[in-house]
Amino acid sequence: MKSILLLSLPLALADGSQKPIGDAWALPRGLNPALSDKYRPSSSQTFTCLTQPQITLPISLLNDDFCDCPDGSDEPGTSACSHLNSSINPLPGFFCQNKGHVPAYIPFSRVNDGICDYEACCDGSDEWMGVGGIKCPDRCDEIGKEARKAAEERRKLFESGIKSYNKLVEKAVLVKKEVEDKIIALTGEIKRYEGLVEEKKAALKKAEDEEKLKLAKSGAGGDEGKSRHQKLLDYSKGKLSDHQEKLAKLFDETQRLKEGLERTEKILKTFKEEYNPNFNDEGVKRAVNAWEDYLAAKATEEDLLTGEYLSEVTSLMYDAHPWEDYEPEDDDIAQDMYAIEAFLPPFLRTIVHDQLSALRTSLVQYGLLAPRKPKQSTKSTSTVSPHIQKLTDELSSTESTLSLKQSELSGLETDLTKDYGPQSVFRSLKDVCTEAASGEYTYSFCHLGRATQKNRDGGSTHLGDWTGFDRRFDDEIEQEVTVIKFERGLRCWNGPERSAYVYLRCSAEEKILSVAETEKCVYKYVATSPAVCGNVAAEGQEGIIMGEANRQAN
Ligand code: MAN
Repeated sequence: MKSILLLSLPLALADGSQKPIGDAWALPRGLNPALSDKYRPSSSQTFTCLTQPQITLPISLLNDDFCDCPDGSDEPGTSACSHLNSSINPLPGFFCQNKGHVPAYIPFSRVNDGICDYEACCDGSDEWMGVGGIKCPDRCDEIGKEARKAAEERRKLFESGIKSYNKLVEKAVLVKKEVEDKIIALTGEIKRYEGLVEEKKAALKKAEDEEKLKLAKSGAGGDEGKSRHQKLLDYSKGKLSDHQEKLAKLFDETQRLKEGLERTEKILKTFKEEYNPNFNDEGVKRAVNAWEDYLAAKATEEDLLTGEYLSEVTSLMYDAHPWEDYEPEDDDIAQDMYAIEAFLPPFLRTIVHDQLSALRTSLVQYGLLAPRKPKQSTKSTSTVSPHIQKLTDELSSTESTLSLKQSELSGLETDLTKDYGPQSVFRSLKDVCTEAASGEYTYSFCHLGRATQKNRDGGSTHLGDWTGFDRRFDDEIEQEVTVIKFERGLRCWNGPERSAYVYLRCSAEEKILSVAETEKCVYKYVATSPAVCGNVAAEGQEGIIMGEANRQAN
């Protein structure tokens, strides 16, 4: 093997491996003492590669700065095998003992590279060959002291995070209890209102029956006694009221569409103002031109829901009609009958008058003729009696109160089934908002609410509404964390609907640490909140507080 040659060189003997001292065996450089048994030389002064025990090598090849084992395990203390993929090498890196601080691994590629890697290797053992004359004095005492101080601060922070978390949980219990109590109260109220509706329905029915009976007895009501004129009038009234109702619906729908159009126009206006013409995106340019053409054409059109049109449509919908002007003064047939009297000689007039009165009474009794109507003093066109009207109004107001209460109840019941995180802790943070500036925007999010991006002109873009939680890996702290999801935001031009994901770390304070648009219209927030301190405590991850990661090689 080539290393035999190297062995004869002073470099190879420059203490890449520590040699046995007498009978005692010294731990090879860069090796974690936990693995020392695997490297203890056999009686024939050999060792085997860690993942290929069939390969036996003389102990002198250990740490000789030449990669002999295919898995790189013969070079725990040099960078000779650093070209190997970390998945092949069973050793995680060069092991720094860091006495007085915490032991750590650093990647093999950083051994003897002329740089003191104090971050991981405070004892300076990674630079043992003095490359470029570098010597790294042991700074573990000082660095360890600072680290212990920082750890103590983190511990305090963690403790206050846990305290805040416990308070949030206490509050969440109360908030949940309020919802449950409200459900109980509402259920009772709904029962009561259901009873009331039934009572009012029955009272209305009774009153209507009584009124019908009264009308039947007096010969009025129903179509039978009505003249053709009256029937036509009633028919016209009904038709007109139908048309007015339909017109009102059409009007509402038009209003709704108009609002939609206004919103869309606003989006396009913002789009035109904010798009970057330097990107030369043909699709974007075409859209901007089309928008400009649309604006030019629109300027010449008249808006149907403003000015004269609006007042015309409104009066068509709501104007009362003078129906009373068209009501027959009296029944036409009766009028004609009485008019006959005028042509009779005076001596016959009384007899005929009495006979006609008797005939008229019989006709009314048999429902063939409508009774004489008293002259109406009011101009009301209503055919419903005030009593029935009152009962109808009462019923409809009770029904609408009932339906409001029912929908409130169903909202609260759905609320109870929602996931508000461990111990429903996020319930207590409802509508708590945090914001932070990042680049040209100010980003914010409200718990259980909405995430927003504001530009310098005060325009704001909807990044998404709260849809729940997820667990995701946070690369920076190398931990799985709780993520709040905000989805279905404003659609991106030529892209998806905007969405924001808030990666949470434990701290007593609600704070946004950073925001990045990781892909077009997808925003990654990193924030702190006491709401996740419970997770951290449960999972023993005190290290992730405020982003403190466990140090690892690679
Ligand atoms: C706006 C912002 C950006 C986003 C673009 C997409 O300018 O919301 O974050 O990338 O729109 O067109």
